[in-house]
Amino acid sequence: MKSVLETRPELKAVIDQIAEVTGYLWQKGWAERNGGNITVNVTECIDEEMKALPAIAPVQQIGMVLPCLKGKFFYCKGTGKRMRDLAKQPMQNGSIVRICDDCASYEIIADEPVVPTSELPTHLALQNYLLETGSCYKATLHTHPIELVAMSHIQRFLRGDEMTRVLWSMIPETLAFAPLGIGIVPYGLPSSVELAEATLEKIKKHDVVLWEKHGTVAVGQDIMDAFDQTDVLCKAANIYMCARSMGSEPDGMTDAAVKELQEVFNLPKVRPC
Ligand code: 2HA
Ligand code: ZN
Repeated sequence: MKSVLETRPELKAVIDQIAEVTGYLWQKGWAERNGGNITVNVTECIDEEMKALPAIAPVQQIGMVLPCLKGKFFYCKGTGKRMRDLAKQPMQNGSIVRICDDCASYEIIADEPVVPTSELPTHLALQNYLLETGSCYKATLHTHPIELVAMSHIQRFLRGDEMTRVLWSMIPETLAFAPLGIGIVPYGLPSSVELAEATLEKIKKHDVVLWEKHGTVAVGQDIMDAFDQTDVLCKAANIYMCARSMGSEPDGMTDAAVKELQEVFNLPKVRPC
């Protein structure tokens, strides 16, 4: 079967990058079985011929009304699909969907009728927010990074910005590349609209959101950027756990050293675009 990617190098480049990142997710052990999901806004890569493509599966409800998504196109990982399979065959393990004019439903247009991710409400609520605020960000990533999920089992890290403070203090790069830190969402039912709403509130002020005892949600200019955001924070969590496994609580950089970094490098306190 002919793929829509065959004659569209710009769209293919975006999908190739998604496939590259899903390989990393599997290699890192963050994507057991069908764990994690991805959406990327590909509207800019959709030409008139593709816009006219008919739906290849019945219209489905999103479960939310998202006014900024009208007529937009997204690549979505398929529900039940494996990241490691997607790395090899992105158009068999994900699909391109168009949001209908009611802003509450979507239809699949290519290449195959692969039903999108179970966490679609969260992904699309975030995409709606990004468009609403004129952001240049196009990608959302949910994954299960081991060390960050492990830390979310410890009550101390779930209070206020304690997790961000500890992660920033592990290595200067964490603060430099995740200057908004990590926001905590208390445990919620996977795939629920409530989880989506809580995530949306937290992503407004943080680089990455941590779902207690489940995983992370990150946004990025592209999927590599969303991956890097998660990776930087997970690296800090890994350093924390390595130090703990040597027998003591790590010192961490001092609050003064963290403040100095913020000032000298003039680190942003809001998402730059
Ligand atoms: O897609 O990770 O949270 C499987 C999940 C659901
Ligand atoms: Zn999950």
